[in-house]
Amino acid sequence: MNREKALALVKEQITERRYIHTLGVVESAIELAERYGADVKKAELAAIFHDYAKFRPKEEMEQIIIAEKMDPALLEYNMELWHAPVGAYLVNKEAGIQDAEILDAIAYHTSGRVGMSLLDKVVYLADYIEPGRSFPGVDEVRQTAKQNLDHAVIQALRNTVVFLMKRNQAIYPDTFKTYNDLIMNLK
Ligand code: DGI
Ligand code: FE
Ligand code: FE
Ligand code: FE
Repeated sequence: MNREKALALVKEQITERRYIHTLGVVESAIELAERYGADVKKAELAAIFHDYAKFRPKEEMEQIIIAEKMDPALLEYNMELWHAPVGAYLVNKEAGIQDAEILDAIAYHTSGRVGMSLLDKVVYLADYIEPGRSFPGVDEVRQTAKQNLDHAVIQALRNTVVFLMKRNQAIYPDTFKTYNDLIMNLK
């Protein structure tokens, strides 16, 4: 699918503000893919579609998680986590994207996963550092992203976990597992 068609499909699904965020993620994902040797076209498409399901009704997301036998633990944690795996499912069903690497990068863009692919890391990090983001610590991650992809993903994961813990939120176990996996495999 070309960029224009994909953007038009996504634009119908999300708010103007979220669409502007998406354009930022696309820009950052292309830059990271070029820097680290990921497939630039796949990075672009995954970034365009990454928040496709962000505004789906809670009940619809719940029903898809159950019907498609996604991790049932998702339902016990913040529903903000759900749009990632549900998004991958809907992007396949509704937009016809079949590439498993793209669908995985969408599915894991919020929690990460053990054994993240290069494309997963590019999309995860692009979502965190896109130009419109202004979290505390994001500039440090932007700098690291110019030097070392794994270090930057770890920083983003750490910042997210610390942020959630400070707000008394539960941490989805896969987020911790992703952090441990990356830290333990650092070279
Ligand atoms: O969809 P975005 O806002 O662009 O960003 P995202 O998909 O990376 O994250 C969405 C939300 O998910 C964000 O507000 C933080 C939350 N989140 C990320 N990881 C975890 C989490 N929430 C919980 N409870 N546990 C996590 O591990
Ligand atoms: Fe998201
Ligand atoms: Fe993210
Ligand atoms: Fe996003």
